Amino acid sequence: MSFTTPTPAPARLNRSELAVPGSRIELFEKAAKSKADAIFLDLEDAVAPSDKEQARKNIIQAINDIDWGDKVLSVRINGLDTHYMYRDVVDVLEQAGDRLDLIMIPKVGTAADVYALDMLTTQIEAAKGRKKRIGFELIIETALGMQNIHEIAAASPRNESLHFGVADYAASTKAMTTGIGGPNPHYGVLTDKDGDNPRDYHWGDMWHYAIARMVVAARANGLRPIDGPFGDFSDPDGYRAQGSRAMVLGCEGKWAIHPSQIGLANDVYSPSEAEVTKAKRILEAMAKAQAEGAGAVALDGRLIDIASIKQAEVMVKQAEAIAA
Ligand code: 1VU
Ligand code: GLV
Ligand code: MG
Repeated sequence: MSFTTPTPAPARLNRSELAVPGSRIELFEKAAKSKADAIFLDLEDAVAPSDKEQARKNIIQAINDIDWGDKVLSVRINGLDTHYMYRDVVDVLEQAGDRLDLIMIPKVGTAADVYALDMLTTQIEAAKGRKKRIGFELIIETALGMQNIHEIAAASPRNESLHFGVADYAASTKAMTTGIGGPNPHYGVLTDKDGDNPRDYHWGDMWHYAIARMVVAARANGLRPIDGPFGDFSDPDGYRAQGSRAMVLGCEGKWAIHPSQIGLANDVYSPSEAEVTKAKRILEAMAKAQAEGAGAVALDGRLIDIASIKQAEVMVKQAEAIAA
């Protein structure tokens, strides 16, 4: 292990993160009563320019008045390239109470973007005597942000999570797709040109590189990697598949843009009983092996060693956090 170890972000359950437009106040109570682990009240792309000011007021009032239970509560501010952003931060942090946990910063392009928000947040916290430190969720959704992701992830001790904003990322990279998340039939390979097997066309996952890169940047800096939206809320199987493949790569959760996606995310990002049982058996077998002075042993005909302990602990800790 390197002498440098990342400081982990405060532990929070982040399996499902429900997006709620700040302009639709009728959705706030429903969101608060939902089973989402986290909620972000949106001031950015789900809110039309003409509604921005009112949405800000709605959100401040909702943070102060609604019982959000034990949910992680966040506000997505507008981007640094807009004139809405400074007032989003100033008004929300000056007027909303300590129930707010996080600010979600969209379209982060450079570490300096995070630095600027950190400076502003720190000043408001000090001036207003806010007791709870606000954390940052950062959306990586531009080519610039993906290029600079490692510096961005390390840019502030407020950073808690990186999110893959697939819709804006597709636009920024000029990917030839109009869907929000999901696979594209044109991203595939034709296999076995001259071999014995019949030729077959396999779809690939066009988002693999982006998500894998985000997971590395997040984990290397102690942050949670979170997969972003899947727009087709009439396709639960599609959502489940996208969620599962990001989960396998290391993501801890996924956005829900509709309440029907909350249960799917909670399910996909909760290890099954069988997986947890297996992980516990690995820990038991390794404890026994270590007591006997062995580093690597066989369990059910497979190698397990000291790395297996760390893998199993990830699963057991997640199960414990869910049960808490
Ligand atoms: O059954 P009820 O009538 O009581 O409730 C409806 C509806 O009000 C409610 N609902 C929600 N509740 C909480 N949070 C939500 N986000 C939410 N959305 C809907 O659920 C019941 C069923 O709703 P529905 O099927 O009738 O849905 P609507 O036609 O009302 O709305 C669909 C959309 C997709 C417009 C809505 O779900 C929505 O606005 N989602 C969030 C969009 C968003 O925040 N986008 C930004 C993040 S994604 C991004 O930035 C890149 C693409
Ligand atoms: C999220 O903000 C996205 O652009 O997908
Ligand atoms: Mg976006």
